[in-house]
Formats: sequence, structure tokens, C-alpha cells
Amino acid sequence: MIVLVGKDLWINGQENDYGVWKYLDGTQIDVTFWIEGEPNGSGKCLRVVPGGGWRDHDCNLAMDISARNFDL
Ligand SMILES: [Ca+2]
Repeated sequence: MIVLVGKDLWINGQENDYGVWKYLDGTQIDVTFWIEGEPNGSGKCLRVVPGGGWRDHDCNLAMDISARNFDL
């Protein structure tokens, strides 16, 4: 289980050159959780915000470690 601790978190989704969002294993993302106004073309990587919504974002931006794993 991953728990967000107040910051965004990358997950393994990316937009390809044809505008299709896929997980890195190649599976197309059929169910999405975009927050209002997203995706807005600000990048091709998928970022989760605290609370669980998604944003697209620049893949090259560094990100702080933002999640902790707990075995519950
Ligand atoms: Ca965005």
C-alpha cells in the first residue's frame, strides 16, 4: 500500500506520440482520474496528487520522494 504524504507522486503512465496514455507495460489506460483542467498538455508523464487525482507533467522534472510504503 502506498500512502501519499502531502506531495505529488509519479506513477507508471505515459502519453505516447499519438496522444494515447499507456502504462509502461504497454497497457492502454482506460479508466482515468484526471483532476479538473487536466490533462493540459504540460507533459507526457502521469503524476498523482494528494487525494488521488491525476495530472500530466514534464517527465524530466525531478521529484521529491513523496510516498511511503506500509505493509498493512
Ligand atoms: Ca498538467
